[in-house]
Amino acid sequence: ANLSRLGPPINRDDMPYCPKQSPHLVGPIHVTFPSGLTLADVERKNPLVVRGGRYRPPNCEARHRTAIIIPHRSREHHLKFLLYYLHPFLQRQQLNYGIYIIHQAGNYTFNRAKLMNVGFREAMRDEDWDCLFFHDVDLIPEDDRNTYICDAHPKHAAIAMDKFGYKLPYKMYFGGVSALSPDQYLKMNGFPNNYWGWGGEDDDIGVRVSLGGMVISRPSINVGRYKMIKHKHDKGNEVNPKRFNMLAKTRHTWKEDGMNTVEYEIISRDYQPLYANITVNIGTEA
Ligand code: UDH
Ligand code: NGS
Repeated sequence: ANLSRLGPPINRDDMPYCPKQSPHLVGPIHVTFPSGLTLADVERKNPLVVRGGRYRPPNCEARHRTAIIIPHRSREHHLKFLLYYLHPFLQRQQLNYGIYIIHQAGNYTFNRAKLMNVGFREAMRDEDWDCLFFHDVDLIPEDDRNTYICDAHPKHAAIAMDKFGYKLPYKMYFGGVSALSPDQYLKMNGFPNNYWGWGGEDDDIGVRVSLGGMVISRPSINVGRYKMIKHKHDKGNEVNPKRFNMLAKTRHTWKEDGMNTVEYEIISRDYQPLYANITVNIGTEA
């Protein structure tokens, strides 16, 4: 029945579950970067998205609750394009979802993995998410059959990126976009907090998957496709010279460095129309 056309208000308790396979998927998406696009345009195109970048399918009860966690600093231009594609993409998948931007305050060296730990804890305060997608701001998914739900094992979703010729660059690559359930995340003690600057943290996370007794799950190479928005190295995210030494020690450090030791100070939490914006002071290198 089309509940929205009947007079009385919708009682969500009576709503049927969404079908196992969404009827709204279109498959491959042609990704371009329209000039002049504004966040107001993105809002207009997504009238069912509510404050904090939250959405639930209007006519059925979602089978999955997914939070998208995006580490961020001074990439507003990329964020706008990601939101432009991601909101409709997630709606076509009939998910109950929320988008979180975890914004690193200050100018100190960037720390992608620590921001993910912050995102995990802060998102779980809001809602009992059953899946968290850890998502670089510059990666646009190119096929909506790449479903943003969790698997039985931690999932590496960005397996076919344009910059690597739509192939995995190396077997253990775990960068770009990954998805873990709260249980999986805690089983590997989350992500490392000590990788300041560019490189290695994603490899560390990949190693943690197996240290936590799990294996890497991946979507099919035909659907795990992403276009990267081209950019240069950011100021404040210089290559981390310690990354190889740190990686060599992950098996000894993972239990003492991760979700159980993450320290930070929330500076603000504001619920924008298209995303929740969490600004955090994550400190500096010890
Ligand atoms: N990020 C920011 N701000 C920064 C640095 C990183 O928001 O200043 C976030 C953002 O979500 C980004 C992610 O962290 O997608 C990963 O950082 P990155 O995009 O710098 O890493 P990537 O490996 O690129 O994608 C590195 C620079 C490549 C330049 C190569 C030129 N040939
Ligand atoms: C590896 C890095 C990863 C990085 C990957 C792809 O060498 O962090 O390259 O980089 N590992 C180390 O440095 C130990 S990319 O081509 O995207 O610049 O994600």
